Amino acid sequence: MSEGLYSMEAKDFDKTLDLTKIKPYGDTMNDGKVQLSFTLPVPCGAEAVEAAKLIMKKMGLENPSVVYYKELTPGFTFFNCYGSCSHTVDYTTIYVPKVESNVMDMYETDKYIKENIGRKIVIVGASTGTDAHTVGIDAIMNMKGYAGHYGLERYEMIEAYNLGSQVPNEEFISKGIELHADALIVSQTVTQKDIHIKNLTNLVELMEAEGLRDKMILICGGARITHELAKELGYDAGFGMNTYADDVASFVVQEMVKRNMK
Ligand code: B12
Repeated sequence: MSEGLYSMEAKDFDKTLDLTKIKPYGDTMNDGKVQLSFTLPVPCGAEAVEAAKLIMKKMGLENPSVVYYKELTPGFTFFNCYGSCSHTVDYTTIYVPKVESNVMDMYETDKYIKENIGRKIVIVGASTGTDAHTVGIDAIMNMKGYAGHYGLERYEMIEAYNLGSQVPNEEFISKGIELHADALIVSQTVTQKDIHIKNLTNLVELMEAEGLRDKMILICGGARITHELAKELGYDAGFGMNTYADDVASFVVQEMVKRNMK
């Protein structure tokens, strides 16, 4: 397949597509088709199926159809359904703040560090506070990496220290000082009762109190973290789903050069 075909967008081949009024695509443009599954707290049967269709209509789905249903336990029914979404959104007005850096792979980043910084850089990471989830921070830091992208430990020019999970903010900061960290990277997975906001805010406040905030690059990440939220909380960048070590390393090194951190 040619490069041109790969970069082709839907608007290039379907002239009925109006980006100011997009809706889900199933089989043909603008058919609005969506698949959804849910459970209702009612006994399995014809009335349950009818209730599922009525709920879908109230969700704005036309031609609702239940294609599979099953009793989960007495009094609860699970459904797989299809319908056509009647709503549209204006794609042309959407603006999402995101990390602006040129994403490089591991080899390019190592070369960039050698040429522009001239020494190994130190990145210290942890899942902090009460958060016990490690898979996210491991995906970014572990030697083997994630989804075909090597983690920070594999980089020749990065000294990466993964402190694991449930690391108190005080301990995280003192480890950062001891290891002469250029960047601290924090993972937050649990967001119940805004625990991530409280914990991330506490980290920034402690760093500010120690006069460290401007001396280190501070990054947070997790499935429910956005760059916008991270900036609001006083971080330099925030990374969400589908992040790889490449994204983080590229941002850190380019930011270090911008700030002349040699
Ligand atoms: C595995 C898992 C666990 C394991 C964790 C094991 C471990 N060693 O990590 C165990 C069983 C211990 C666990 C426990 C709990 N869990 Co849990 N868990 C999950 C699960 C199934 C997968 C998470 C995961 O590993 N994802 C895979 C990784 C690769 O994805 P990721 O974390 O998003 O990371 C990527 C990006 O976000 C980003 N990223 C992440 N961190 C960072 C950091 C930086 C610096 C950067 C740049 C990027 C980055 O890069 C990564 C790669 O792309 C999710 C549900 C789900 N399917 O997501 C629930 C889930 C996260 N858990 C949840 C909950 C509630 C809990 C518990 C509170 C349950 C309980 N009542 O006890 C406890 C928490 C205990 C605690 N103190 O933290 C909820 C969180 C809900 C919320 N919004 O807060 C979820 C969403 C399940 C749910 N739907 O309810 N859990």
